[in-house]
Amino acid sequence: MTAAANYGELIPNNVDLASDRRLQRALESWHPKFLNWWRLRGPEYFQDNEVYLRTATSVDRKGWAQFDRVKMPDYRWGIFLAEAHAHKTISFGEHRGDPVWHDVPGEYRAALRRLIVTQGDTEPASVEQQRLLAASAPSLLDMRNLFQVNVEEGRHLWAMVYLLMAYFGRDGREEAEQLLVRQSGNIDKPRILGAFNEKTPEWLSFFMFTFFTDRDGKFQLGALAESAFDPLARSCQFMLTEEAHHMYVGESGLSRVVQRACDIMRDKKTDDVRRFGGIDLPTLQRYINFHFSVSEDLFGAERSTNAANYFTSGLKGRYQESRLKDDHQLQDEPYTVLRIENGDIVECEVSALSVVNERLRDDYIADCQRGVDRWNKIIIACGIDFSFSLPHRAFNRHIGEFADINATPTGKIIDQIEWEKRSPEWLPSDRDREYVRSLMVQVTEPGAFAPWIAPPRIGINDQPVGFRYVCI
Ligand code: BYC
Repeated sequence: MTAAANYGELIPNNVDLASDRRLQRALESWHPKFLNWWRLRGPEYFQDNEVYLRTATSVDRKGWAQFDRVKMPDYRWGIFLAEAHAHKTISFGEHRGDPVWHDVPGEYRAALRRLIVTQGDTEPASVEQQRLLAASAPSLLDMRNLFQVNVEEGRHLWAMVYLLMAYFGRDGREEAEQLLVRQSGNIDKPRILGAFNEKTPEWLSFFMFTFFTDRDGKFQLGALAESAFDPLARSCQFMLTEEAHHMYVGESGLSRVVQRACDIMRDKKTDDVRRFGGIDLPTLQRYINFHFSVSEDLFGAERSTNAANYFTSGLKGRYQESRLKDDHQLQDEPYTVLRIENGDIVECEVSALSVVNERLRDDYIADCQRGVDRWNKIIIACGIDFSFSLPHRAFNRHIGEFADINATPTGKIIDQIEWEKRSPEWLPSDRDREYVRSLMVQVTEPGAFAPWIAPPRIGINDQPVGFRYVCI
């Protein structure tokens, strides 16, 4: 396995596709369907304009990205797996210590297919959710970042389709077709996971999505990158490098929104940020509450036999499994989780194996908190007395232990009447959403930015902030 990507073929790859004519033909027949989907359900605008995009050239650490002006439909979507390691062994579960699998064991076929399909389904879903955003991009630089995220999600779809077609025969080919048939928000054929049927109607939601929901991707891909099924592990390993950029787009985008709000508060000596065209901090907190809670649901139920089985059989590990210091089988390991007992939320100790999803959610929450801390530093640096916080994990949940109760952002259980009365304080109201939407105007002058967001400090790939990132 070489690190370099072969761009000499119709489908760029580092999996020696040329040596497998059957697979090559299957992928080549899916290719025009993908392009058709991209044209119809991908970005609605600027498909024929050149965009300053990066493309993977090699999967090693040093030189994987090459920047160039490309029209999106000409982007070289391809199949890249992280480098293989000889003598790699399974790092967890009942097969721990055995050599990793280069094929799918019959007994795990259905479970692996399901995991790959669920992962694959999120990728085109997010492109569909974001398809109208270019019409209100706050700058060319931001528009380019959106398109970069979109083409990379398209590549992640290719990564999962490759696995389905290479390892799951006819079933896999059918699943690959369905990935282009289900549609975000479609009542009859919705995407599989809840958050991927929500709307991303404006840029604040886009930044929140790339911060909170792409971060679920980081942890899920991190857990799948540990898989005993090596082609899945290596696909996810490489996808993680792209995912990092998506979260950066979210974190830096939100930092700039916070910066703008704080600049207004400081310079105009007011809390009335809206009067000056910014997004006020309490509104940002309500958006955080919404996007964080919806993304928490993506980890599944706390107690999950699915997750325990995935773990025991070596299909899906914990985040950075190999770095953890325990028996990697969780036979007698305890783990503390929250549950509802007699109407209260209490801590209790359970078997770690039964709550693998919750452990991943814990890792996720800690990572989200680090981002929130960084935004709070911006507020402190401006001398403003306000701080963001993540809501309690029981807040606004629709999956798992807390799905049937209502809780405040501080974790107090309340009844339905109080929830209905008070939830507009905690979640974006129609008025908030209307206000945020009213700010969204397209800015296409190179180096200019919409007034609700501060410019970034640096451009992309050492280009100036005022570079023409999209040739309009
Ligand atoms: N919505 O034992 P349970 C990304 C279902 S994001 C709807 O709780 P399990 C990206 C579940 O399917 C990363 N249904 O859950 C980000 C099951 O159904 P059945 C995506 C849900 O199976 C931004 C039932 O409830 N990757 O990459 O342990 C942009 C009980 O299941 C939901 C993955 O998720 C939900 N939220 O875990 C682009 C990795 N949650 O069996 C991309 C692959 C649960 O009763 N997926 N259910 O019919 C998995 O590992 C697991 O499927 C889940 C659920 C973690 C999602």
